[in-house]
Amino acid sequence: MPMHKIIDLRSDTVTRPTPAMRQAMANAEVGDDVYREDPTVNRLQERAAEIFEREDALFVPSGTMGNQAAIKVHTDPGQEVICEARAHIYNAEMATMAAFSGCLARPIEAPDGILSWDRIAPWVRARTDNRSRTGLISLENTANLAGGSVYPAKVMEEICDQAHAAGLPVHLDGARIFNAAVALNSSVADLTQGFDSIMFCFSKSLGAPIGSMLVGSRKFIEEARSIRKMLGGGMRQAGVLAAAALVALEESPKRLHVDHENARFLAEGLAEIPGLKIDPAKIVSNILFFDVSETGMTSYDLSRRLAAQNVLANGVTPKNIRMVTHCDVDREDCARALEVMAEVVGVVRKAYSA
Ligand code: TLP
Repeated sequence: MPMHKIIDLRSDTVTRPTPAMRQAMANAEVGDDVYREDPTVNRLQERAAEIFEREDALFVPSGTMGNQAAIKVHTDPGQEVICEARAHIYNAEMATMAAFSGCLARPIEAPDGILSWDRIAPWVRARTDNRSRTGLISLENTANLAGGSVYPAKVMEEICDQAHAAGLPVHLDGARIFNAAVALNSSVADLTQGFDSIMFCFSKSLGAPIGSMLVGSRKFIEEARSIRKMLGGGMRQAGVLAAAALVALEESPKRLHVDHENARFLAEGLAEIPGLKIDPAKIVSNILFFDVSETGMTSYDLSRRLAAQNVLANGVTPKNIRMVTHCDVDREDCARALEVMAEVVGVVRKAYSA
């Protein structure tokens, strides 16, 4: 059997820099960014602030550092951070909000990972004699572990307005906020205007190799800069990274709709395979989860069998596999992934029923 190229659907973090990014990296003007003297980092920060219509921005090495620096700036030790139960800050950031900021997550379950003020309100607490106080509300858009779902603009707006009325700041984990903007046919500035801080990633769907950005007021960004240094994230000639991120910021949002169409195509194909469960109508961005429990395999077994045929997708729970589309997989790759999936699932189901 001919060996096919690897089709990597594990995450949109796996992309390689494009030729234009590599060119920009090679030509990047650099300086020491801890002295604020890297012209390319400065340009990237100014451009991000401009696109989000905010005062300032800060380049950070990772989304995790951006989120956790924001949590540290907004909270005091002993406070709670309200988030959805599947939030990345709660599930996939090494309990840093507890270890570094001394905060307790207050996870709230919501359908498709989309919180509303009605769900949040009962958990907002001012000082009492025994319960901890709420320090921050954090939303995630798109909501990764809830299947790349997207917050309606009005829902975010209401949460931000009500939180502010209660004296609380709101942070946005917008690792994939450009995907949300494409899904809603809106701009990232419009979608994020109510938030006190925003983190977005260059190294996810935008396809850059490394880096994320915090965006907010000048005061917030000054504070976050100190926290970034505390976390070891003060980088020196980071312009080589910022150069690739600049290309990503200008070029990639235009093509994200292709990833969304490919994700929907995958979902429709998966829904046709007996034993797999997914509702294609729910796929609105570049992430999809499907249930494999009726195949007779765990997600981990199935994932291993796919990998043996050069299709990579991770089991996230024993029942669920996640696939993420990105700029390094095209429609043909998705069709091939579906073929392999049908074959692997079919062989195992046949063996079970024999
Ligand atoms: N997400 C990664 C994994 O950690 C799960 C992925 O493959 O999707 N916020 C959100 C919503 C994220 O999805 C991620 C990364 C982060 C923050 C953290 O970004 P990094 O990996 O740059 O620290």
